[in-house]
Amino acid sequence: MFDYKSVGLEASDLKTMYKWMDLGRKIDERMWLLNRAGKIPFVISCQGQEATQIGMAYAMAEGDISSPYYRDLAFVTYMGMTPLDSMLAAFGKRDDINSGGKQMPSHFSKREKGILSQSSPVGTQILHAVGAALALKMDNKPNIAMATVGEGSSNQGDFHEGLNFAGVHDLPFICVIENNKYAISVPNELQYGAEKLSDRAIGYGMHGEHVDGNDPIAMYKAMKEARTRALNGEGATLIEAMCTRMTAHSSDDDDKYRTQDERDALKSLDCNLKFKTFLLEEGIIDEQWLEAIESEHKELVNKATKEAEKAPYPSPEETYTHVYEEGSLNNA
Ligand SMILES: Cc1ncc(C[n+]2csc(CCOP(=O)(O)OP(=O)(O)O)c2C)c(N)n1
Ligand SMILES: [Mg+2]
Repeated sequence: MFDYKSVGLEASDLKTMYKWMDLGRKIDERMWLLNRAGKIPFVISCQGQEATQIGMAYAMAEGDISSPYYRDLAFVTYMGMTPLDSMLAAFGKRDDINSGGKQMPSHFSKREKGILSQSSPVGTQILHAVGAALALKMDNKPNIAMATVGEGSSNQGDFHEGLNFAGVHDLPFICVIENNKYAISVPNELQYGAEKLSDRAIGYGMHGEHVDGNDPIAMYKAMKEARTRALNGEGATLIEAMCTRMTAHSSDDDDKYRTQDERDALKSLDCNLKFKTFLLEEGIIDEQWLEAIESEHKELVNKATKEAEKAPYPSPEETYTHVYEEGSLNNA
């Protein structure tokens, strides 16, 4: 792990970071159980990407705008989406804050926490965040806008258009590529020819960083520095965080396209386990502390699950709300 004191963090910060990593993991694990029990239709996991997500979230501040992608459960939980918010979306219930139970789960949004709503075509979130960064700059706000994206999606045209625009206008924008080395079944070597995606930054006239995304401290450092540059008027940053997709692409995917050796190695790449081991070895946490937070999180997840399961589904009359322009069906 990166030397935490050298980046201005204290032992208490590391405990807080681990707590959020663990909460993200516990909500995610519960969702898989619910899916396999036939209670929720779909899961797309943050497992193996929590260190990247909490590292970057920890460097953000009130008023910043984020445009996350579907794997960012730990990130959005830190930013203010509650376990109940996530469970209501997973169950497709009426009070799902993202879409009233109409969109697939993991299309995160929470207006009062600065989380923009998501579209399903991958990469579009970058354009939304770049637009928000332009607005922040025009309004002279002391904030940044950021987007996350998978490495596969970073090959979409939207990525180029968004980053080029941010580079031209020196926007307070940060793009984080969560490079988990697969786009569904397609491995990195069939996705791009470059050695590092962060090298693309030079083509956009912005700063590029290649980070070990399994280390939340390194991730925090990269994000904090990017934020400082952005607020100093030094423009945008592209961060490539190397992480691991510990599960199949989604609950509907069978990841037999990975070799058995690769699948066996996944556990040893678990960023939560690595960070926990580090904190134990450093004497920053002990088993008793771990037991306490694990039971706290279990209770939180149980409560959210029960409440979401009991909650009402949307009514049939709501089917077209926010889908078509209001009144357009009547005019057809
Ligand atoms: C424009 C578009 N093309 C294809 C899809 C289908 N799709 C959803 S996720 C995904 C893989 C994305 O991989 P990556 O960007 O590496 O993210 P990861 O799932 O690995 O985190 C694809 C192809 C989509 N949603 N939008
Ligand atoms: Mg990927």
